[in-house]
Amino acid sequence: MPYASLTVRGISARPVVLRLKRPVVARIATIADWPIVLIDLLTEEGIVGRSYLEPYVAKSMHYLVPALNDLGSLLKGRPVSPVELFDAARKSLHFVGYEGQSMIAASGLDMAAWDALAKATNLPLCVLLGGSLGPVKSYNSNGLWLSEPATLADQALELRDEGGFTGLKLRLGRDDPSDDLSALETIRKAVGDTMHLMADFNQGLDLAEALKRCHMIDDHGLAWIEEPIVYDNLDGYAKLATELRTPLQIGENFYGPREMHKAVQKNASDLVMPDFMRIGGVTGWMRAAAIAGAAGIPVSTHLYPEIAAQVMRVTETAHWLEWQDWADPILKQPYKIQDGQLHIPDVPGVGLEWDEDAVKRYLV
Ligand code: SMN
Ligand code: MG
Repeated sequence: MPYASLTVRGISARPVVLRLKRPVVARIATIADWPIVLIDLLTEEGIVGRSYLEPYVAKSMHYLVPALNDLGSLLKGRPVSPVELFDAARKSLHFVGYEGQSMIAASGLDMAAWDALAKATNLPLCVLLGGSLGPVKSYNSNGLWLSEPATLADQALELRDEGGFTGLKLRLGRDDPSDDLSALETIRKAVGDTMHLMADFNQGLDLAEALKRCHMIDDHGLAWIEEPIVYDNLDGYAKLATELRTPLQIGENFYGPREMHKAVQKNASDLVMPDFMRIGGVTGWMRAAAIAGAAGIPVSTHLYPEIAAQVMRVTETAHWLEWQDWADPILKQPYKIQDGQLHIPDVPGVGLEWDEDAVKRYLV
C-alpha cells in the first residue's frame, strides 16, 4: 500500500497558568504560577498531535501563542514529516534569530508533529524512534528550593517517597554559603549516603564566587553541580570543569544542538541536560544526543518528562530523567512513577490528552 502522510491543518495553542504546590524559589527567580501553552497540531485526517511548552514567564505566552498560530498557517497543507516541518519553521524565523521564542515555538511544533506521526503509525513514540517500551531512571526535582535549611529534611523524605526515588535535586545559592552547607548536610542526613543528590545553583554566581562555593561542596559526594554561573559563559564553565572533582552539569539553556556542540568542543562540562523547548523538541534532541553519544558524555533531561521518557529509551548515553509533575493537573492520564522510574504508557504517540475541565479552570 502506498504511504499516505498526514496533512497539517493548523495549530491550536492555549495558554494556561497552574498554581505550583511547591513554588520555585531559586537564586534568579521566584515562581508560584506556572505557565503552560497547550499545543494541538490539527491534521486534515483528524489525528491531533499534542505537546506543551513551559516558558517560565506567563507574559511570554502573549508572544508564543501567536507565533505558534503563525507556524500553523505557514505549514498548512504540508505533510506531517516532523524533521521537515521543524526545519521549515526554523528557516521561517531565521531573520528573527535562532534563539529565544523563535526556537521555543519551533520546538513546540516539533514535539506535536512527532506525536501526530507516532499516532498515525499506531506506535508509542519510543517504538517509532527504534526503541522499546520500558522504564526510565528518574530523579525527583519537585522541590528542595531555597527554603529554610531546617525544613528540608522532612521535604526530602516526602520527595523520596513520592515514587521510591533514588535521586533528588536540591537548589543552592543562598546569600550565606554556610546556609547552603546546612541545607546539604540536613538533606544528606535525612536520606542517607546512597541517595544521589544533584545541586543546582540556577546560574546565580559569578565565576570567582562559583570557584569558591563549588570547592566548598566538592567533597559532598554530589551526583553533579548544575549551572553555577550564567549559562553562556562557556570559558568559565571550562575552568570550573577542570577545577572540580564533582561532575559539572549544564545544558538546559542550550538553544539547539550547535550550541551544545560548542560547549562540548570547549570541554565546558562533564554532563549535559538539554531542555526540550530549547534544544529543538524531539528533532533537536536526537541531533544533540548523537553529539553527546559520540563525545561519550552522559545526557540527562530537563522538564517535559513525558517526551523525555520517550527519547531516553533511544539515547546512547542516557543518564537521568528529571521528574517534575507540574503539568499533571491538566493531563487526563499523567505518567506513573514507580521505584524511581518513569513508566511510558502503551498507547500510540506520547499519550498526552488534556483534561478539558481542568483546562477550562486554568485558561488565561
Ligand atoms: C529549574 C526548572 C524549572 C524552573 C526553575 C528552575 C531548574 C531545573 O533549573 O534544572 O530544574
Ligand atoms: Mg537547572
